[in-house]
Amino acid sequence: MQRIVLATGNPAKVRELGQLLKGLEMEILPQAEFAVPDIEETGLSFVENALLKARNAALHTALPAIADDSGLEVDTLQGAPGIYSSRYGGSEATDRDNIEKLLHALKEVPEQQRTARFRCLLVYMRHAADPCPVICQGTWEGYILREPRGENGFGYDPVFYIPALECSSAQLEPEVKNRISHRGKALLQLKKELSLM
Ligand code: ITT
Repeated sequence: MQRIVLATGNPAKVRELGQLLKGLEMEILPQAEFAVPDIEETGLSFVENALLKARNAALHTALPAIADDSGLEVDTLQGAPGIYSSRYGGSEATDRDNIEKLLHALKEVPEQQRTARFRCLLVYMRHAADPCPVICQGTWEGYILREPRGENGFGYDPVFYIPALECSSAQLEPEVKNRISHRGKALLQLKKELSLM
């Protein structure tokens, strides 16, 4: 069975990607199982950071790697926090700190101008020197709420409102989020590219 390392240190991403990859003829191993050292995300785009993370994990495990670089883009903030989503409230920021900073920044912004999207870049590298990695992406459109709602998910899920479902992303069951999310869409594409469907 093919072994693949999941190049993320975020347990919530491990959970979501693990669920989405279930049932395939491959063994998915989180990088924590190999003590892969964290790599600084010095890229200026999602794809650069995803490549850095995948290459780092492949290098330290000698296995093919899948990395996810993702974030929230808020239109009225010109796409911020974007690639800085996990550290928006500071290098040690918790999800709650990040949400607080976002809600503060949008305090005076009326409903119709609170549009936003999650973006996910997934990269698959066959080995650390792979000159042609597989790159897939997915987006998920919504609005930023005025206060958090729901307990599921992670990151900005409690303030990300999906009009069609009339609830926040944190109010969705994990299977539902995975079906429609930026990560779910990117992974579906990756499975097709790798002929795993
Ligand atoms: P790794 O780099 O180790 O994968 P990370 O959490 O630092 O973990 P990113 O640099 O890609 O990963 O930052 C992604 C951030 O974007 C994440 O921490 C959340 O704040 C936000 N985010 C991404 N996808 C999300 C989702 O599905 N729901 C809520 N917030 C999300």
